[in-house]
Amino acid sequence: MEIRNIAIIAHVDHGKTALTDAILKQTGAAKEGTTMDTNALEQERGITIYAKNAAVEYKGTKINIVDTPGHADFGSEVERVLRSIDSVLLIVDAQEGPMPQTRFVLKKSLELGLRPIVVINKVDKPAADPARTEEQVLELFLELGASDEQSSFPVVYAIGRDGRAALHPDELRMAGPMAEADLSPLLDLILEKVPPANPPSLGATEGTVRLMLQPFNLAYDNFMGRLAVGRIYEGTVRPNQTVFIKTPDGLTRTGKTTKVFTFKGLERVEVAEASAGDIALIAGLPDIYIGETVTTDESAGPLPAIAVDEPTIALNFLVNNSPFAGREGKYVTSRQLRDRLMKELEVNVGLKIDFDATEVFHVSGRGELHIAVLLENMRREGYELQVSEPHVILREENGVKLEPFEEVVIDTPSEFQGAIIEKLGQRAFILSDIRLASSDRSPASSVRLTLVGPTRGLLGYKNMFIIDTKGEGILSSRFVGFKPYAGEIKKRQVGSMISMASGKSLGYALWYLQDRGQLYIKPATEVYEGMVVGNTAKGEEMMVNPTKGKNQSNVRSSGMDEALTLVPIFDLTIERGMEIMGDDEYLEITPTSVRLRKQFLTENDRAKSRR
Ligand SMILES: Nc1nc2c(ncn2[C@@H]2O[C@H](COP(=O)(O)OP(=O)(O)OP(=O)(O)O)[C@@H](O)[C@H]2O)c(=O)[nH]1
Ligand SMILES: [Mg+2]
Repeated sequence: MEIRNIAIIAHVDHGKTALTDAILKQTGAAKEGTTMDTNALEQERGITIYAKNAAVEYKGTKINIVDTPGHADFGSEVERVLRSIDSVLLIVDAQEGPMPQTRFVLKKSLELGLRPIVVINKVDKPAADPARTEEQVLELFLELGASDEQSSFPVVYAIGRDGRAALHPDELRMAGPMAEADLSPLLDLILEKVPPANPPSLGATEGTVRLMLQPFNLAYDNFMGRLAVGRIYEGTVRPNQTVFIKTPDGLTRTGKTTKVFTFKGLERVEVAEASAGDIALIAGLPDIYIGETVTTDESAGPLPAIAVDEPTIALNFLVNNSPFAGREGKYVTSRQLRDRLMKELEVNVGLKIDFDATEVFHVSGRGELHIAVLLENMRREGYELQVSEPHVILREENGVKLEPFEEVVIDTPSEFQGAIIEKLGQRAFILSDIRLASSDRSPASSVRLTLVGPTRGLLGYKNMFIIDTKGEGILSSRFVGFKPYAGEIKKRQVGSMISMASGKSLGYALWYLQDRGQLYIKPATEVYEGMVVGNTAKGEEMMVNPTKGKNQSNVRSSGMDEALTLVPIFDLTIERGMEIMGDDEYLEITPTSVRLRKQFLTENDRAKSRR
C-alpha cells in the first residue's frame, strides 16, 4: 500500500486535534467521540501536550498522521517529529490569522525543506476572514525565506470541528447541498501533494536490503517495556531481528527486536513486518533513544541527529524537607526523584537535568508550563518534592550578559490595552505593533498588541494579565533569541504572609487576615511555622498567626460572629505557585497539596541568612 506521512502543526487552539479527530472518524478509523487528546492532563486542560500518531486509510492509501501540540512550551514535541514526516498541514485560524507559534512551526518546517499544505480553519467563526488570513500566511512564508516551491503552497479551507473542507471558502458558508461537504477535498490534496513515502527498494547493499529506522518518539508498555516509534527509511523491520543501534556520535551497540507494530486509527496493531516509508513501533530495545539509528547494516553511518532548541528557564527540584514531609507522598527520597527524572529525560527531549549535586537537581525546560506538566505528572504518580523559583537561563557571549527574549502577541478588548502596555513596560517590554483585531465577542473593539521583551519579565505576569483583562485577553509568546540583559525587573509587587505558628487554621484568624492581602488557605488547613499562607498587598513580609482563635475574654463586639464571611482564596496550583513564589521560598508539591513556604522556616534563621 502506498503511504503518506504528515504532521499537523499550528498555533495553540487553531484546531489541529479537532481536525485529526474528524479525519479519523470520516475514514472509519475511529469511533465518534474518540479524541487524539488521550492523556488525562490533556483532557483536563483542553490542550495537546504530547505529539501522537494515528493512521487512516483513504482511497487505498495509508496516511500516517502526527498530531502535535501548539503551545510554545511543547515546541520540542513538534521539532522531533518534523524530520520524520514528508509534509505538514499548517492549520491557521481564519479569524486569528498567523500567531507566534504558527511562525515557529512553519520556520522549522521550511528549514527542513518541507512543502506545507495550508489549511485555513474555523471559517465558520463570525469574524473569520479567510482571504486576509491567506495573505498573512503568504507574507509569513516570504518573511521566513520560503523557496518559490514552498511559497506556492496549496490552500484548503475548513471547519475542522465539523469535518468539512473545501477549496473555496464560500462553499463552506453556503447553505444547501454544499453544507453536506466532508473532508475529502483535504484528503485528496494530501494524496496529490504529499510525496509518497520511500519505495521499499531503496538502499540495497550487496543484494540485501538493509534496514534504516530512526525513532522520533518513545512509548511505554507495562509488559514490553520501552517502545520506539520510528520512521523506516530503508528496508524492513521484523520481530526477532538482530539490529545495530547507532548513536548520532557514531557509537554502535546491538539489540534484538521482539515485536513490531504499526498504527491503525489510534491503536497499534502487531505486524509480521513493516517496510520503508511506514511509521512503526518496535519493542525489544530497552535502551533505545530518540534520534538513534536502528539498522541491519553494521557499516552504515547514523542518520542525521534530531535537533531541538535549547531550554530557556531553570529551577531546582529537591526532596521535600518541610515539617509535613512524607505525609502525603509515596515516593519521597532523593534517589526516587533522581530515578524518575532520569526516566523523564528519555522521553522529554526539551528537558535538561544536571544530576551533579546529590540532593538538588537543576532542571531546565522550555517554559513554566513545560515544567508544571512534569510536576503535575509526578504528583499524580505519588511523588512528593519541592521546587525553587524558576529563573531564566543567562548566557555570556564576548563578555556581554545575554538573556532569552520573547515576542508576545496579545488579543484583548481595547479598554485593557493601557494597563497591559504599562505593566509590560515596567517589565522591560517594548511595544512593536498595535492593530485592530476582531474577536467573537466584540469584533469592533479588539486590538492585537505585539511586544518584545525579556522572558524574565513574563515570569509572574500571566496571573496579572488575567486580572487586568478580566479573563478576556489571550496572550501567546515565542522565544526570539538571546539578547543583552535588560536590567533589573521587579517580579512581584506583593509580599508574603508567613505563619509564625503550627496547627490548624481558624476561620476567625483568616477573617481578620484577609483584609491585609490575599489568602492561599481555607479554614481548618494544617499549617506550619514558616509556611506562606497568603500575600500582602503592600509588598511587605508579614508574620501572622492563622491558628489564633477568638480571645474568650474579649468583649463581644456587635455583629462580629455573624460577619465572618470569608472571601474566596487564591487557590495555589503548581503553575500559580511557580509564578508568585519568591527567591527565598520553595513550592512544596505532594499528591494532595501545593504549599508555599520560606526556605528558612523561622524568623531567626531567615534573619541569619540575610546577614
Ligand atoms: N468555530 C470553530 N471552532 C473549532 C473548529 N475546530 C476546532 N474548534 C475549537 O477550537 C478549540 C481548540 O481545538 P483543538 O482541536 O483542541 O485545537 P488544537 O490546535 O489541537 O490545540 P492544541 O493542541 O492545544 O495546540 C476547541 O474548542 C474546538 O472545539 C472549527 O472549525 N470552528
Ligand atoms: Mg491539539
